[in-house]
Amino acid sequence: MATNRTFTMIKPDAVEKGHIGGILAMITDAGFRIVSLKLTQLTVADAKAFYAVHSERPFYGELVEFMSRGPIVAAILEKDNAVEDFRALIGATNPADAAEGTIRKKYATSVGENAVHGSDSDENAALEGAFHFSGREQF
Ligand code: ABT
Ligand code: MG
Repeated sequence: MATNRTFTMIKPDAVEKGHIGGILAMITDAGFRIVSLKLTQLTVADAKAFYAVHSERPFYGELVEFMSRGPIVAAILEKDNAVEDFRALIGATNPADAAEGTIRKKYATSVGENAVHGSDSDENAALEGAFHFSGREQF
């Protein structure tokens, strides 16, 4: 996958609150092109695997429960410098530290339920995107 792509999820908290449209509008207004898009749900096993890097952390159980409790929106996005620019658009992990104008400032409620995911490297963007979308689903 090209390095001008990233992967995002609109997390269960934001989907539950009806923020899919608002968040997608912020993403496209910021210049990202939608390559792939779907409403789906992570199984407990998917969430455990996705956050395996945090498996020794005290918040791991809650994190897995949260991410698998309801539907998410998965998407592949394209833009120059996509990974870095998208992390800037979503804002800090803890919404209390998120800058004005970021998605988490507007829609996240806590560090545990922070509305959106953005890949942290080109390598992870490719892996995460390929987990959710076949080649035929990438436009
Ligand atoms: P993700 O996009 O979900 O990976 O978040 P981000 O990369 O901004 O933050 P990291 B450090 O990867 O956190 C992963 C998830 O763990 C949650 N978390 C993190 C806590 O609940 N408590 C904590 O003290 C820390 C450090 C936040 C992230 N997911 N959610 N939701
Ligand atoms: Mg992360």
